[in-house]
Amino acid sequence: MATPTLHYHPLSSCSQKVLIALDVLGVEVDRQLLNLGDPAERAAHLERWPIGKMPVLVDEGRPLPETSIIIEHLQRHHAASGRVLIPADPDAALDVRLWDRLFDFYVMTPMQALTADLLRPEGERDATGIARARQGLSTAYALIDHRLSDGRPWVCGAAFSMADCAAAPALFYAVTYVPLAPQQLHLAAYFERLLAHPSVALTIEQAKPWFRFYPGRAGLSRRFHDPAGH
Ligand SMILES: N[C@@H](CCC(=O)N[C@@H](CS)C(=O)NCC(=O)O)C(=O)O
Repeated sequence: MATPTLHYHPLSSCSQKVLIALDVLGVEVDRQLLNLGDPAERAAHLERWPIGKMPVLVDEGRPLPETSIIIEHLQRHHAASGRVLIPADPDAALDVRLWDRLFDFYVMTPMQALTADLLRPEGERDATGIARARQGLSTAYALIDHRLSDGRPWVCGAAFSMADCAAAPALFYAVTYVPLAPQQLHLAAYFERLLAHPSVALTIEQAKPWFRFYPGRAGLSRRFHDPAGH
């Protein structure tokens, strides 16, 4: 079986979600760093996946987009023995897919909207869109904090799952725009657990050289990015 190729960027939250999963599942891929700002690379990527988003996994010549689909594919076809991010029990798996979607739609997506807004010229900023995205993050934080209030270590229970892979990069960047509220102690503790997870810590470490290009870097904690250091 040929080694799959992952087209990705270390700074991209969606790529990080898959990088964390690769490490947990014990899967080796050929990593192809993708610069969508380069017209030739963008054109080649659009051939691969006309929507143009990353990451994309190419396995046996077949391009697979969408992080959750990539992770499920990796678990099914490439994971090391005994490594799982989506449990075998159908109801438990549904819960993981639900929380994976909740993080993608209600944390990752508004966070990306806030990043996109920073990349616009001053006169083209979208104040209504920013307010909506910030409110969306606050609502999601409250939901997640409540979910974790029963003391569960990971968002779907005792085992680190695909939902936690989605949570880590989404929250990592989201808090640079909307910090956690002081009373959100369950979420704050979960965020620290995520950062301490070896696969998350490795992925963040590999992204560090790129943080100086992150539009929201002013909100990054000094433990990840020291502007004076660059
Ligand atoms: N739902 C998609 C989202 C992918 C996505 O938004 N990727 C971003 C990076 S985090 C991207 O490719 N942005 C570049 C662009 O939109 O041009 C997934 O889960 O894979």
